[in-house]
Amino acid sequence: MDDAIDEFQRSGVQLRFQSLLVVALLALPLILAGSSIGQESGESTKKMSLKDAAGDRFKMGVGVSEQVLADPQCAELIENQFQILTPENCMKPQGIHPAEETWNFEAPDRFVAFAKDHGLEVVGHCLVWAKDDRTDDWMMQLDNGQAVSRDVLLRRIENHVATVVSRYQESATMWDVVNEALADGEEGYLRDSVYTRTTGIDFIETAFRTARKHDPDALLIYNDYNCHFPDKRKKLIRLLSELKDRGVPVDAYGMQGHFELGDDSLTQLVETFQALRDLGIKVVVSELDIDVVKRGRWWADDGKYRDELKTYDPYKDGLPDEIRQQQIKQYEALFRLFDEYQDTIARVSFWNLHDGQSWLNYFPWNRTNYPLLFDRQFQPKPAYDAVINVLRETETDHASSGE
Ligand code: 9MR
Repeated sequence: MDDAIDEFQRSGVQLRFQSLLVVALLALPLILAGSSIGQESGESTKKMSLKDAAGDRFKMGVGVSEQVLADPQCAELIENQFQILTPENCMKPQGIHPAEETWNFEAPDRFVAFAKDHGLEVVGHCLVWAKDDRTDDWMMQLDNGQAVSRDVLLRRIENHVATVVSRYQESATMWDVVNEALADGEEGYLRDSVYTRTTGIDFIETAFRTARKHDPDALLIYNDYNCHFPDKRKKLIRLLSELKDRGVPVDAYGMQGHFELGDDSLTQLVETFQALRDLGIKVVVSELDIDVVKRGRWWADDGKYRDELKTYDPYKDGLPDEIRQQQIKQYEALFRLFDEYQDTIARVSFWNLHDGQSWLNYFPWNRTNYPLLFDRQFQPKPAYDAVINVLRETETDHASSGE
């Protein structure tokens, strides 16, 4: 009996072993094919970088902090994927020019030297940030604490812009000359700030004219967020038209492009690109990302959800596939649109290099976010492959239609 069981078990084991062998043999071609697909996509992501996939349609860029450049893995990724770099913080007025006679050139000098050494261009960011909380007191006050006069403010702006632009004009091919001067939503025209209270739009004119004087060939950009929404778009078009009427050298609108998952903005983007094209103004997508732990609720209903949101971190253990797929679709749609408006779009830059470095992990509250094309291990995400595929497909479509 024991022998019979033994025999039965042995034959069972044998049978299982044989079946496994058959399954393994049958699956071998699939396994090999799978690994070669894996290899191929690994190789193709190595071979086909974002900048190569975009080709001569628009430049591909990224905004990173100066510290990121010191990490060799980051440096390699940047060099392989992008052709133009924006300093995330170190060239901002409060970083580079903390007092009238004090300049912090070390960090921006290192940033620009990195770009030069790696054959990359630079976007100077930003010369004037038109918000009081982004402006140091020395700029908006006199020594006696009184509000600055129009003439003094314009002279200070001129001095700041002239100094920064002439120092970096060799590496900077684009400048965010003025950042975020327009009021949000339905509120008035210009954002209330020392700049607009004291000079109206004249500070914008001074900043652009001074930038042009010291860097005649650079693309000069007015940078802002949410201007594809109809209310703010009207103000953008009004501002750019007024500047053009005055002969102010503004070349492009910097559409920051801080999107949220599922925001249905394609139609509004089309309308915006169209309006800018009609006005003869280029577009740069200056700070692209897609927030998956959406931040809009932070400001809703006078901030009443903030206490609840402060501990809201739904994806700290990973991103559900459903959300990942939604983000992929959104990135695909955006890049299809960018391709369609390639005659208008001069650059597409992401804001930060990989998910772990994104500002959206901290703003407006701490949470684990996944807004970019590279993951925390510096690896290209499926969204990266999707963007590369869209860029390749659309390129082929143009080639076959003779465009
Ligand atoms: O990503 C930047 C963050 O590290 C800074 O703390 C913050 C304030 O200087 O600015 C962030 O970058 C902003 C950019 O300069 C202008 N557009 C909005 C960006 C996100 O806030």
